[in-house]
Amino acid sequence: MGDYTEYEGNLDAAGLRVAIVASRFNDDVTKLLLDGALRALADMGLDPDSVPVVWVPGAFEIPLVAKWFAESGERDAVICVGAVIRGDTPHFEYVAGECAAGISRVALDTGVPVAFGVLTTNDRDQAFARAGDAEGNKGAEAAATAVEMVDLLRQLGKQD
Ligand code: INI
Repeated sequence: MGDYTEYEGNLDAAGLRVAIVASRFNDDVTKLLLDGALRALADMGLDPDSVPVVWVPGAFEIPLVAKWFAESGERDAVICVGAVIRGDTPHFEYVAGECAAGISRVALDTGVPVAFGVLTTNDRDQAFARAGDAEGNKGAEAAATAVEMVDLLRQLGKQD
C-alpha cells in the first residue's frame, strides 16, 4: 500500500459562478437538457437565478460563446447543451465534431472547465432518451461534471 494522495472533486455548487450555453436547433430536446442542468445545479446548492443562459442558433455556434464566458474571468465553469441528430443533415459529423473540438479547445486554452452536454445521436428517440428524467439527462450530467471539475482544479491548486 502506497501513501499516495488522491484528489477527487466534490459536487458542491454553492456560490459557483456558472454560465450555460444552449443551442436552439432541436430545441424540443435542448430545453429538456437545459432544465436538467438547472435542476442539477439547484440540487448541488446553486441558485439557478444566478446562472445566465445564452441561446445560440446551433451546436456549431456553442464554442464561440463558451470561449467568451471562459475568457471573461467572471465564470468558474461553462456548461454547454445541444443536440446534434444524424439524419437532420449530411453535415452531422462536421457539426458534432467541430462542436466537440471547439468546446474541448476552449477548456484547454483557458483552463476553465467547459462541460460537454451536447447529444450526438442517430435519431430523435435516442436524443429524448438522454434528455429525460428516468434514463438520465445529459444536461444534468454536464452540470455535475462542471461542478466536480471546478472543485478538483481548486484542490490541485492548493497542493503542498
Ligand atoms: N445544429 C445542431 O445543433 N444540431 C443539428 O442536428 C444540426 N443539424 O442537423 O444540422 C445543426 N446544424 C446547424 C449548425 O449547428 C449551425 O447552426 C449552422 O451550420 C450555422 O453555422
